[in-house]
Order: sequence, then C-alpha cells, then structure tokens
Amino acid sequence: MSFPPAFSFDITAQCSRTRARCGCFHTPHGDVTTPRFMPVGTLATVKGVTASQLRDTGAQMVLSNTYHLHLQPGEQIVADAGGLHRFMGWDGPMLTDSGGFQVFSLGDINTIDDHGVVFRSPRDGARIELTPERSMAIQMALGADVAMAFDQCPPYPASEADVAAACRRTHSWLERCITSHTKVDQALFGIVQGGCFPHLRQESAQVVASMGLPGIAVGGVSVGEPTEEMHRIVRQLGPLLPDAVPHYLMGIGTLREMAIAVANGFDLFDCVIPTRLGRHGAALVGGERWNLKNSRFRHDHTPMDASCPCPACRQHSRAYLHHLIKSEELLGKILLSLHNITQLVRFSTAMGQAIRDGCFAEDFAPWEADSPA
Ligand code: PRF
Ligand code: ZN
Repeated sequence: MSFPPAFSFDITAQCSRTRARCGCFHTPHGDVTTPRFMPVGTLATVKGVTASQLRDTGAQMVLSNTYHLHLQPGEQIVADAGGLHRFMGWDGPMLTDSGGFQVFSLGDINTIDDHGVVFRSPRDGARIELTPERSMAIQMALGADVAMAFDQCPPYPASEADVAAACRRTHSWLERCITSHTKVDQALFGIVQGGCFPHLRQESAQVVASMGLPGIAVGGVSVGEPTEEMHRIVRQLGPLLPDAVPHYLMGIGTLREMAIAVANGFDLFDCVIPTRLGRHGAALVGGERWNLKNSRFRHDHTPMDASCPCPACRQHSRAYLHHLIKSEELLGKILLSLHNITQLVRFSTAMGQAIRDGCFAEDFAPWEADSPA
C-alpha cells in the first residue's frame, strides 16, 4: 500500500465486536475523520448551500462529478479558476467521481467497448467520448484531493456474463487509470464491481486490492437490487478490503445502510438523498421522513428537532418551515437541505464516538455484533 506524499490514513479506534473502526484520512486540504458522510456537490455546489453553511453541518469532504462538470462549465474553466476548491470556495477535502456511473445512469449512450464510452451530451447532442485516460485528465484538471477510477457499473438486474464482462473491463480500465494518473497531490481510489455475484465480487476485490491504491471503493450497490442483497455484499466485502486504506461505499446514505456498512469496516459514504429530500420539502427526523407540507405542522411552533444544531432547528419552528415549503420559498428548501445534511453527518460522527466509547455494537448494530468475520 502506498500513499501519495500528502496523504495517509491512521486507524484511531476499533470496535471489538464488529469490523467498525475510526480513522483519520489526511489530504492536502485537511483531515477527514471517519466514519463520515460526504455531501454531494454534483455541479461544484451542494445545491442551495454556501461553503460556510456546509462547513457548519460538520461535513469534511465534499463530492463532485466529472461527468457533469465536463459538460458544464468544462474542466478548463475550473482549472483556470485554480481548481475545484477555488472555483467553488470550499477549502476542505474534495473527491470527484469518475463519470463511470453517471454516464451509465444518465447518458444517452451510443457505444460501450473496451476503449471507453461514447455518448451524446444531454445539453446539445454533441458526441462525447469518456475513456479511463480522459476521465483521469478531467479529474486531474478539476484538482480534487481524491479522483475515482473510471469503472463500468452494470445495471440491476444483469446476467452473470454481463457482470463478469463489466468486471473485466473495470479492471483493465483501472490499470489504464493508474498509468495515466500522474498528479502527485491527488489520490486515486479503485472501485470494486461484481453486481450480486459473490465470486465476481470476491475476484474484483482481490484484483482492485492488489493494485495497492491509497483508497478502495465499492460500487454497483444501491442500483435497484433488493436491500438484503446490498447488505450481503457489504458483509462479504468488508473482510476482503485492505485494512490500511479508507473504504468508501458509493451512493449509500440511509441510516440503516450506513450502520451496517460501518459495522463491516466501511469509512466513507455519499448520497444525494439529504439535498434531494430537502428540495422536495422533506426532513429526516428521528429516523423518519417528515413531509413539511403536511398541515399537522401548521400550528406547531416547536423546533423540528430540538437536539439538532442546524439553523432550521435552532432558529425556526415547524410552523415556519411548513409555511416556507407550502409557499415554495427557496429558504424552505435550503433550511431542510442543511438539516438533512447535518443529520447524516451527525449520525456518521455519532457512530465514530460510539466506536471510541466501546458501545458501537450495542448502540448502532446489535444484529452485526460477534458475527463470524
Ligand atoms: N461507480 C461510480 N460511482 C458510483 C457508483 C459506481 O458503481 C455508484 C453505485 N452505487 C454510485 N456512484 N464510479
Ligand atoms: Zn436540524
């Protein structure tokens, strides 16, 4: 395992009854203490939220997207601004996803072959080619602290033959990513695929782990498979990932899934859920989803969640938030987005505190404790 110069990962505490651990991932823009939820800033903005508000949610690392930024405004403009951090005014750690997922889920794909993916821009229909080399070049220009490998995430369901082919391609693309990634102040993370096929997952984990990269991600989950399948994959892969690097479970951000994943040794998570729910007038409260449009809040002048330190809960009432959402005021969506991000970040850091206090297994994952590794 080798880390680029400004990077390292220290494990600072471990749970004795599960695989859960606390860590500190050092990056050129500061530390990420794990477990930690990462908000998604697809287009170099976490929708509706300023950089300083984002800092106040407890978020440390923010994710952005190669696919979207390449289409708009283009990586050259971001590079000319001095990189993604300067461009969006966020001076903390950042990660860019490779486009390997977005192209398959959002793109109007023309061809996929071993060379790469050709698709039409949803903006103007222009022909765009994304290859491992191109994804690395774009991510190096964007300049996040962490770049993700360009992978092929098969849809669900997919045949064993199709998933095996996507794995082979993902592994050969990973070698090309490693060869073409030359930015020394950026870490490249590999991505494990393999769908719901245990032997393909195992093989993929072995191949990606053998590359000795400074971080490893699990992709291809939460793509429509039953949740039990997702849990099975998370439990299978935990012990197969190299202990000494951060483990990132891509696209996961519900409380239950994060708890299961942390219990199985995962450290980093991202999901668009908190901001998407916020824009739709929904708030995560005490493990439930509240629709603030509901008239039961109309006369309720108490805080949404008295234990939450976010501006929506500290400064405003349910009645006010209900009023904002009913009136389709921007501020309502913003306050609920801030609240939801705060909730997910706080849940991830509370798991870290419980790991340090020795009560993680009882408090967060009793069903995972003392299960055979
Ligand atoms: N690959 C990449 N990004 C992703 C995924 C993936 O499989 C997922 C799947 N949950 C989310 N984001 N590159
Ligand atoms: Zn709140």
